[in-house]
Amino acid sequence: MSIVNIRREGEIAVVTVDNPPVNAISAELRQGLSDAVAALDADAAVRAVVLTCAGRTFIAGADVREFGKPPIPPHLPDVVNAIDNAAKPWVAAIHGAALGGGFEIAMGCRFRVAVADAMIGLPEVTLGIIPGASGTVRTPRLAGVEAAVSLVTTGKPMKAPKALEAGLIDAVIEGDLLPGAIAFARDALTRDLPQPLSARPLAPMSDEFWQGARKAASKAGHQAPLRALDSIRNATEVPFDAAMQYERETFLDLRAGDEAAALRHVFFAERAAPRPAVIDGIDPRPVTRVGVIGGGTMGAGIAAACRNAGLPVVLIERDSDAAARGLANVTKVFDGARARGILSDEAHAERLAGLGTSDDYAALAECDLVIEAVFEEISVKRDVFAQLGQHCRTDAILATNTSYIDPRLIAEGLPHPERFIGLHFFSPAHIMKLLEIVPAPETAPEVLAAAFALAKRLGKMPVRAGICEGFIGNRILKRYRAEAEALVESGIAIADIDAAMRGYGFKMGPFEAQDLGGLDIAYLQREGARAEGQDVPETLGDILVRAGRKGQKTGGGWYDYAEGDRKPRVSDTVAGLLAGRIAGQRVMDLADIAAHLVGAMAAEGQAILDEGIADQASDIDLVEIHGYGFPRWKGGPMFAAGRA
Ligand code: T1G
Repeated sequence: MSIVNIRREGEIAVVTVDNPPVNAISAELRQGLSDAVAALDADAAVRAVVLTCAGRTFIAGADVREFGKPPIPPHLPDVVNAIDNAAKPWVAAIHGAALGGGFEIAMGCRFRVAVADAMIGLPEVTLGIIPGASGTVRTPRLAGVEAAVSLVTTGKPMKAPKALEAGLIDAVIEGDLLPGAIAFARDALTRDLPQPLSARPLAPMSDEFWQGARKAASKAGHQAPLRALDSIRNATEVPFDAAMQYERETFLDLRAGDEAAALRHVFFAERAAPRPAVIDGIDPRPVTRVGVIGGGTMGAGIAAACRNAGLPVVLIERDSDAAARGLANVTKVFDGARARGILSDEAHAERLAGLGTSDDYAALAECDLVIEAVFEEISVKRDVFAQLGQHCRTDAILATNTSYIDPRLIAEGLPHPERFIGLHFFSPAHIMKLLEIVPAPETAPEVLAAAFALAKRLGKMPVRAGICEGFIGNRILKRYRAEAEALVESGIAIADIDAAMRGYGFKMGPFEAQDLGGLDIAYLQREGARAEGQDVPETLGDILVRAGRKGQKTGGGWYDYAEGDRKPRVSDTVAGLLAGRIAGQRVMDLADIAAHLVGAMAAEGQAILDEGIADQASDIDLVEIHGYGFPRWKGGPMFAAGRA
């Protein structure tokens, strides 16, 4: 059995690709398709060809594992050309996803049909490259330049009905795909055939159009979307073959670069993290109803995330006023989504209908999972777990959302401790992708597996973390901030450090970010540790908070802010307050500042790894990317430090 098989349905040939799990394009697959074109062109009994795939999806694209290696002939652009110029028209029959090279092969076909839930897309920019087999050249010829720019520069896939509207496919098939595609092919033979895409002309666009598109594409922060745009523009200005050559050169150039290597690393890291070996073969405890304790920002966000995933939620607060405030907080999340057009009126009503609130823990009796998200104070949390121990089913999973407190202390004395686990969400919890999953020593494997299953259901990126102060993410954050302060003490301007990290790809530098979030939370935590007798040296942040500078909310923190303005301004007051701790003035190259701080993150990450707090370096990278704004195209601190 080969991975490309041909059979006949009368005058229609059916070519089936079978290369599990996702029909990724290997050298063998390219050769198989190339041979099929030649064989079917030579077969006088065949009038049209339907290209279909076995398994869960149409061809999902080039094999990402081959990207680091030299390309092996036949090259995909030549295969797509051969299909496009075949004497017999090919019809792509799409189910699952036709992505990247998979959609390029579909564009080589004279027609494309798909089932309604199929996805099509050119996600190459998300891998740091551009389409390498005519995506930037054929897409504008198929659906127009605007549609091509949107598809290629965002990398976002679209569902079949939208693709039909955009002119990217020819029909959505109701019912069974293959008979539908064969019927489509027979019908197409009764009419004039369209020209191959390579023969279609393309009109140039205005300069204004390209300027607007450039501005939009530059927002991604890395090169691939801009280089993809250049390639589409070039395709509107030069003949087909020259456009193909330009695309190929850009593709090969980017593929060999650092950003593509980083994005490939993240691609595989994201597929490894949700499946740690410890839960291999373990059935997760089922979760069908969730309780959330605490209706503040965090609890409300967690409740909203669960509702968005279709889970019924009971929100518990200490009294009826607080419960009403909790409900108002969750409602605000859904109101915001409705205002942005993400939720319809019906969906908004449905989200709220599935949310109950109460001040009575007895309302949790039916829950299989309860997540505590109350004030970060050990005695408050212990009280909550004492209540949960009394009111919840003995097999209900009980989770804490603590970000710093040792979960073992929170759960001390809890009956059936095997049901206890840490689930560290990031604020706002209905948006942020990261979920640190923190098992305690007693946590049962099926409870750990349930946490990973929950993450999948909520659309979160789960990372297992061991127990230490701050787990993975906040521990690295603390080190990052301390190193940034050390640079300030050595004489480097605060604004230079922020500019360096923005230049590296973060949306905000460490000091701007603290001004936005507030300096007081970390301060209170340090004060708490000092009150317990720990030796915590005074930080620069402590000096600012004691002077009333807690960030934007107090009109100033590391920077000054004008009334009603979020623009940070360098502060003479801060310079005065910190003067005694700063050793003169020093200038450091911005790239060196960034390298130094990323190096510090990686050093802390290495310690985390050595202590077994993280399972693999790539998990640490995911924590930074999904929880702390680390630029995805740099691959995370561990990856970046490994390349430095
Ligand atoms: N190459 C290699 N392996 C791949 C792969 C790929 N393109 N896609 C998936 N896998 C592996 C994955 O690692 C996992 O392996 C298994 O398949 C199942 O994946 C020339 C340059 C198709 C929507 O970016 O979006 O074409 O861990 O868990 O949830 O212009 O996979 O089991 O061993 O994700 O059902 C463009 C990426 C390439 C598609 C299915 N294509 N894949 O989702 O399964 S660039 C992509 C996906 C390109 C051309 C260019 C999804 C999926 P393992 P999974 P899923």
